[in-house]
Amino acid sequence: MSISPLQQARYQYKPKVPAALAESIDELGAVQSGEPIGTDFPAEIREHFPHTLGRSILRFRIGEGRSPKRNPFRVAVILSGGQAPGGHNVIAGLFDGLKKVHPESQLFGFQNGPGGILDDDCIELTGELIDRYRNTGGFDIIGSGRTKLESEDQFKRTTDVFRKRNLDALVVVGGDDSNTNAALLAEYMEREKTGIQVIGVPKTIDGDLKSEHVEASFGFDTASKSYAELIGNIARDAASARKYWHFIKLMGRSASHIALECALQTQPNICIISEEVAEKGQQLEEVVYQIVTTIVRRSKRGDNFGVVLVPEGLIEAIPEINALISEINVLLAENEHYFTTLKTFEDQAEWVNKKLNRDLSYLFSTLPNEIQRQLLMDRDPHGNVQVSRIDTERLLVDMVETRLNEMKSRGDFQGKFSHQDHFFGYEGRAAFPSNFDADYCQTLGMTAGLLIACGANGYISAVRGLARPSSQWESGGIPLVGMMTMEKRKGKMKPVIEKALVKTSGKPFTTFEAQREHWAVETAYRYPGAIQYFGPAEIADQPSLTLQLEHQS
Ligand code: FBP
Repeated sequence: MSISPLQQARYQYKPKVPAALAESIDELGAVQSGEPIGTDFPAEIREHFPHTLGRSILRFRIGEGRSPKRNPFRVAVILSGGQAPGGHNVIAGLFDGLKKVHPESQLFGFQNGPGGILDDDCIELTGELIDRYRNTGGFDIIGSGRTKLESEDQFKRTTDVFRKRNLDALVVVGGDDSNTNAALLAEYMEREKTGIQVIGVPKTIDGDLKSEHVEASFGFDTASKSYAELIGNIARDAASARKYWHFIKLMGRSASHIALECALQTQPNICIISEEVAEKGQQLEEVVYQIVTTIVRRSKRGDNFGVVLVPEGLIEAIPEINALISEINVLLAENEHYFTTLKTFEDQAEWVNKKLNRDLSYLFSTLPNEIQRQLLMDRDPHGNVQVSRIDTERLLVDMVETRLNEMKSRGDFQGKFSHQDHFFGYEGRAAFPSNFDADYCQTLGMTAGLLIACGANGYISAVRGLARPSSQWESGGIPLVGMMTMEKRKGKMKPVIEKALVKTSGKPFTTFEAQREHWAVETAYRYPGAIQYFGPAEIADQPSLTLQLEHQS
């Protein structure tokens, strides 16, 4: 098989891990830190986690705390949900951590996500196999999937499969929904006294699985840097050709962290932040008006070009459309079977229209057919609308163009408006992990292995001090229960890990806010260029601007 020179070079890269994990683990211990978590939570959360509530944060330190058991462990891992750069290093780090604990430990991978457990589809992840994936992007070593593991039957099936295979623990590499289910599974394992441990790892390019103690999800750094490179290239092209407005939709589902990070990196003319739109209760027309105003102002300077960043979750953040989506979600959940009998889009749209109240029905009928169709598409297994499949950027372009044409006919706009639209998502999800993600993921994986050896269950692997050089990071485990809140899902209240959305009071947003007016009118593009894997630390090892700014504050 032919491999690229970069892939060859990345095999040689030795991820940099915290000093406490770098050498032998003979002196290493897990120290309990802070108060037990969750005992003061509302009763509706506590009642879901009677066995795993009230545990403290664990931190790995040299010469202190509970030592890992030096047994040969048999551990299985699953990759859940969308790809995120660094997943292979989590697996490599887990393997290395378990081998440090005992050289006869074994690691297994269930294939194609949580569904692989239910199908009992498992392979052993040997050192030789893992070496072919170190520091590479993608999840193809075992594949990923979006099946959710959440019912008692599935938990029982998981237990049976683990007992049959004599497995001690499961590591779930996933986002907020998968880690929510990991917490419920950990609770089940404890309640049923199975002795099987469950550990989560925070994954998602969206950057929305974070909390006071979980500083970042892996993959965000590389994915944002990949998109920022492309946006910078497009911005330079726009400034050279001076004839197109580029509308760029960026992945990130509900959260705009990716769009915000890319804006800080590239300084576009406009970046919409869904969280701000939702907070201000802005309607679609207002968002369109803002874009139109900037286009008109720039055209007066002779600049009929620009770059607009649109987070993919915008559509859900607009209050009127959010209400529409929520209502459709409930209708689809409650009438799942009947809805599948409606074969044509026309029949589906007519049925939905009849069921909606007057205002929502009116709104639904004013949307272009393509958007209506996209709003009715299959939900993901967690009941969420698949925002990556809704052409928000095209909807905006159409509306902006209509307004500009109206203005032109009244003589209020003398400029030109030609556009290009783009969607960046898959371009970055399987990229070679940046040094930051390669180091972070190796650390997360090793930490997960050590948490298992210390007997932890229902914890998420976590690293703190991420804005500092990796040798100064400190790793440990955070009780998953501590991240729970109650939310309505598919019409029912459920305990879930709260999505960490962009805070409009946070430093990344306020930094952007302070400069966006200048970026709107001036052409102030910044060109981050391609991810550098080799070279001085200030070019190759820098974490995202989001992380750096969050730590400044
Ligand atoms: P996760 O939350 O599973 O990490 O997924 C991230 C993501 O890339 C989102 O940004 C995007 O909306 C979604 O996956 C798209 O997933 P799919 O390709 O399965 O539709």
